[in-house]
Amino acid sequence: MAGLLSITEPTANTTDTVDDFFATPTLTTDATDTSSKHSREQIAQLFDLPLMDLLLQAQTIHRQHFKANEVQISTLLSIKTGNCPEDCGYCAQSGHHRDKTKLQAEKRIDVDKVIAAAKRAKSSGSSRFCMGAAWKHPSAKDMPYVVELVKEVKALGLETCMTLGMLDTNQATQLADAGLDYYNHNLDTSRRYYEQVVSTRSYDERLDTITNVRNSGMNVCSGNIVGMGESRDDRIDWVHELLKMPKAPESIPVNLLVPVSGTPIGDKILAEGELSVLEWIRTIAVTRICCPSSYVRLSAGRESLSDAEQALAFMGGANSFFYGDKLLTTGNASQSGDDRLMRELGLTKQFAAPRAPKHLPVVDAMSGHQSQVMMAE
Ligand code: SAM
Ligand code: DTB
Ligand code: SF4
Repeated sequence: MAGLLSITEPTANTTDTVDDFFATPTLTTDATDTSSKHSREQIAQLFDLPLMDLLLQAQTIHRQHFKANEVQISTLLSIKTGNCPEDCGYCAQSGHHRDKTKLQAEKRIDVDKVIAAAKRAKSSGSSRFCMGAAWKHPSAKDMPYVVELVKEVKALGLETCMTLGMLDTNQATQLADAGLDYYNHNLDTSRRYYEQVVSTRSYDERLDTITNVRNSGMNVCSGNIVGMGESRDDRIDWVHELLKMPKAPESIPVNLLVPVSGTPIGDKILAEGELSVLEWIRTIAVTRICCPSSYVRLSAGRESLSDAEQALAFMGGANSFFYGDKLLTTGNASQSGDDRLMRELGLTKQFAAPRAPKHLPVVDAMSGHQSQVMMAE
């Protein structure tokens, strides 16, 4: 048997060694490319594996690329909530569903409130602070505000992440220059199923934003939602979309749908029943195998999961999660519960490693004049 490409063959009654089975994949050819370039068929074969084979393979690959038992922890804050012009069918914040969700909208929150929340996140042990806004895209007058947030949060020694909707090249450059470490923009699902989920923002517009983020030099964070009524074929296609990118996202949140009552998709799933959690765990494991050097994050949906289900997700190669009692508008697993779970699983927290901003302020000691220097890449 030839390593990972033969994974669907039965291993019992063969003379293959364990080393053959877990041979390092030879599919990656380009040093700048962090994905494995599995074909669509190979991704489908991974999804079909017996669960224990899939988890063992994912954990083995995880340990070839990351320190075992170490997890990266992020805290989320909604900096502008609700009344969003987009119609994402799963989202509590869409203005299109507000009559039914009754979500309390909130305008942009003050910089000092964001800094106070970031300080709390840091003291509780998060290494990254993620700020989300319910916008189609930031407006010109929002840019100085978000740039200031990046600089202030970085000054605390935290990594920064933002998710503000679509970005053009100029906006991506402004955020990169301010030192933003990650920009989150999800594909959410396959190109095919996407039509059933969102009508106001196209799949190609999402890919364009991801390209603008990539070209700006920031790290790309891009994930999905599992359990919206999509098929396994859609989950396979979503993984395949990641592998079609010139470089896989550095961070991949695998959200499990939080079915929000009053949203079209939330209501459908509440009526028809939720997907098995094991399928979400499978998606995590396949993502880990196909994007071996990306952080794979347990994102929305953890509040409803047992310790054992989360342990299986970590076994499948997840190495990041959101910390804190709230996500953006919905609840999250409690922080005290997460601390206990990490102790019981023997997981340790990764320290922050923020990027230097491209332009560092330099103050002349004599004149007090402030200028900017460019950092080498
Ligand atoms: N407004 C920005 C945007 O969508 O570009 C950023 C915020 S949006 C809430 C970020 C991501 O959260 C979405 O792309 C989606 O993947 C995830 N999300 C939102 N509502 C969710 C829900 N009910 N369950 C699971 N994930 C959800
Ligand atoms: C992501 O993929 N998941 C996070 C983050 N990116 C911004 C957001 C989850 C939101 C869950 C629903 C809510 O709390 O409103
Ligand atoms: Fe708006 Fe983002 Fe929610 Fe879509 S997912 S409705 S863009 S906040």
